[in-house]
Amino acid sequence: MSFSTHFTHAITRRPAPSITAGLRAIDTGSPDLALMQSHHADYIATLKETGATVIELPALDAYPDSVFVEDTALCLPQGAVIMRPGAPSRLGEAAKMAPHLAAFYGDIRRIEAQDSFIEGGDILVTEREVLVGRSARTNAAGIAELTLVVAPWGHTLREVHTPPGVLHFKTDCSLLDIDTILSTSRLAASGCFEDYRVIPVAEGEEAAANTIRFNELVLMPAGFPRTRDAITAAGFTVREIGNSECAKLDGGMSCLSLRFTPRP
Ligand code: CIR
Repeated sequence: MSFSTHFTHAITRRPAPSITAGLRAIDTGSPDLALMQSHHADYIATLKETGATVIELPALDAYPDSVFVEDTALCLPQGAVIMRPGAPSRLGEAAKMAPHLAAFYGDIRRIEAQDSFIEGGDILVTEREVLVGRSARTNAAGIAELTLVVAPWGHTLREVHTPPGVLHFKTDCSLLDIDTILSTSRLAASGCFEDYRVIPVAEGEEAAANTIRFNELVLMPAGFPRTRDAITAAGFTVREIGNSECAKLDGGMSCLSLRFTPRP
């Protein structure tokens, strides 16, 4: 079973009422908490449908973006690494995640240097490497520190670039199986996926790029029929999840969970 696509566990956090103050690149309106909660419940039910155990953490109102748990940690088979988010309002979220991961992992590391910044949304783990996109949230020092942590665990880290104006590397791509990546054309054009099979996101459906392969399912945001049909035609089983409210905050499928298989 592939460690980059198959997981026994996921951690999620309920959206908080303060979500209306969440970070966003462009203001397209305030997210509706009740609708986001409903989408979030669908997301969790779909993860559970694959047989996984889902830990549902309580809302953290002090952190408006805390529903986007992916940015707080990197989970690998050998251990977990607590991130240092580059968004100042999100820095404290990482420490709040650490005890929950400690319940499952014997080896927890931390990105610690004051000048190191890195968010989980910029990290794509494949079976053969860990790709990290330099972005407005993830800097060279953070990538260098993570490289030193994961190398002894046998992981090769490759620095790539998150396209300008795109929040995270995984805003524009996702792993569908050990050799296949769903990517926007603007990201694939950088050549970073030359050794993979790329399924292109349909032009005009760039917001569909952030999906997750979770066990036998691919969870993708609803409303992108041409990309959905391309993924389905490639042989994957797709589940569409409403994402209109998270999208107002530049969030998608990957952001909403940490996916892992515990290693005591
Ligand atoms: C932020 O700007 O940090 C949040 N509003 C969205 C985070 C999305 N996370 C992700 O793509 N991994």
